[in-house]
Amino acid sequence: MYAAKDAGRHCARVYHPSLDESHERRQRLEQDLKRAVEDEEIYVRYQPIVDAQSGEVVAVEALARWSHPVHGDVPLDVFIPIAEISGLINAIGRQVLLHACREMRETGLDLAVNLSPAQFWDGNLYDEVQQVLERTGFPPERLELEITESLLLRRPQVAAAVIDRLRSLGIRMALDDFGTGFVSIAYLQQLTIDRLKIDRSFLAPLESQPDMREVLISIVDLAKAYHLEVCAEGIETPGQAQLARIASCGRLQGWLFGRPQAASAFQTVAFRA
Ligand code: G
Ligand code: MN
Repeated sequence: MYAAKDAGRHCARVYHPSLDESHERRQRLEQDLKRAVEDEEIYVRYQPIVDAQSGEVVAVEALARWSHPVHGDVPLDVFIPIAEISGLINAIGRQVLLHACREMRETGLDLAVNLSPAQFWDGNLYDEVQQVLERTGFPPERLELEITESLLLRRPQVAAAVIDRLRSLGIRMALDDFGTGFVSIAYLQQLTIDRLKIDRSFLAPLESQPDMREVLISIVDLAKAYHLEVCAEGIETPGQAQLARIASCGRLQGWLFGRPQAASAFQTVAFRA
């Protein structure tokens, strides 16, 4: 049943003994994760985001990390699904937001934080974000919450209302991994968002497939038509960065500019600024 649920529901999976093993392993990880949340073993790394023109670091994206006392670092794509299924994602999301606002306040940088679908649909989200802003003194206009397209599919109108309410706090909203989901362009008209983050699958082939340059330019033009700012994700080479600049992406993010790093790596930016 769990294997079928994991595969996206509405399907069947044939039983195999190895499924028990992975189920048990997952239950153990789930227990560990619960303890990790209580003990605050979850910490945050920050990936730099640069202004496409100046090349200066202007923002960071907060990314959750889990350092397990025995297994070491648990990859995000392993622990986030467990957190989502077990409901721990809300507590983790709260911790990440709180830590990130605290750690980034003095840097002067914009801060992007990912919202999971479970968090987005949780009725307490607005109050929680408001409380974090109050507690940390983080300026709302520097905070951007990232949501993914998939979350809009089910109840687009309700989603639009949730987004509007969050934006009334003075924060910004971004659509993450743009272009990978099934969202129709029409949604962009219904939503009040501030930024599109173009998925790295559009950036990776830029050098090898010249046609993709036109595709990227078209996506940026579309964003402009909706008055949205653009961040290109997953930039790994100088060539990709150059082509993203030519396409008028405003901000660039990717390993070329930096891997996720500890907060302390960004302190110096504040002193220079
Ligand atoms: O879904 P979202 O865009 O929030 O995912 C961010 C993830 O992308 C992080 O796990 C981060 O490590 C990864 N990532 C960031 N930059 C790059 C990159 O240049 N190349 C690749 N392959 N992955 C990246
Ligand atoms: Mn993101």
